[in-house]
Amino acid sequence: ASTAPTTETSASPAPEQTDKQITLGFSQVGAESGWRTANTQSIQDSAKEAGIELKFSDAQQKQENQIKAIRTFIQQKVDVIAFSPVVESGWDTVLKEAKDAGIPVILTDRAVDSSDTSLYETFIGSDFVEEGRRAGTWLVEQYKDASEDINIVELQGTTGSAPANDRMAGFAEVIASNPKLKIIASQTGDFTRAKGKEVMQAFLKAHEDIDVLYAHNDDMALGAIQAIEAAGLKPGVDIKIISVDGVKDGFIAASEGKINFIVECNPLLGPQLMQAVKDVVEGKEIPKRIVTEEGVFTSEDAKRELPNRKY
Ligand code: GYE
Repeated sequence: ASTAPTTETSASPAPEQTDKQITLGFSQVGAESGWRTANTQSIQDSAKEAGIELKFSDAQQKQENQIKAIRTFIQQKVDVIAFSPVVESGWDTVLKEAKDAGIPVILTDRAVDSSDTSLYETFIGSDFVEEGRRAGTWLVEQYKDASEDINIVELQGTTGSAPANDRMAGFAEVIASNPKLKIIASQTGDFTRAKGKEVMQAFLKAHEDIDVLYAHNDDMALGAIQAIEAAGLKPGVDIKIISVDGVKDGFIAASEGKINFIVECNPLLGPQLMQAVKDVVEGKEIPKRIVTEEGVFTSEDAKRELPNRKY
């Protein structure tokens, strides 16, 4: 009987993975917009809910701060690094450092333009080109019978950021179908209210006959609305306004008829991120691209939806 195998000798080691505390280092862009505040809240809440220890760092819209934060996370030997890259270019070196240290990286919200896709596990976020197309499609429909030129001004997001590049491209692609739709000025408002207001003031000074404002986010549209009202014009009437995001303040302006059309961009990426973090730590295969679901809203839709808007 002494030779009979015992359960002791064949017992496998305790499953470490499930008990082990996961640490996630997250480098956020900043706090530039209502979208961003909701995104941060979602990430913090879902980390707590998932029992993941979150090291959160705010880059104040500066790439150098994000690179520093990522290097700190590498030194701290976190299990996973996630970040929302402020701009698309210039990440290869630091992403290689993470890879060499054996730390998986997840991109959330914004993409990078690295050709080496082995530098990150997945990219979770919206399709910004599609958002630009949705904005353009509404405009094309609105002005399908226009007999005169329609003068459009554009407030771009942060220069070099994925959402600014892509929302510009998707919009331009769609409005090209009608040569009457003309972008007469396009400038960055850095995704903030203050910059949106300032640049809109300059647009109004330089151009007498603006028909449409296309703002890459609600905050810039809200800043621009202040400039338009200060100039004695009616936002949504004298100047039609299209924006992207769909945060509560954007919905309020839309329900008042000051914004005519909002393309939704969902900031609540936290739950999907935490799931991906767990999967990566457990060595599961995850898709290289996880796209978030979103819709579009006219003033009428906004009025109806406003009471349900959480952020
Ligand atoms: O639209 C804007 C924010 O990257 C999708 O960043 C995000 C954008 C969002 O500042 O409001």
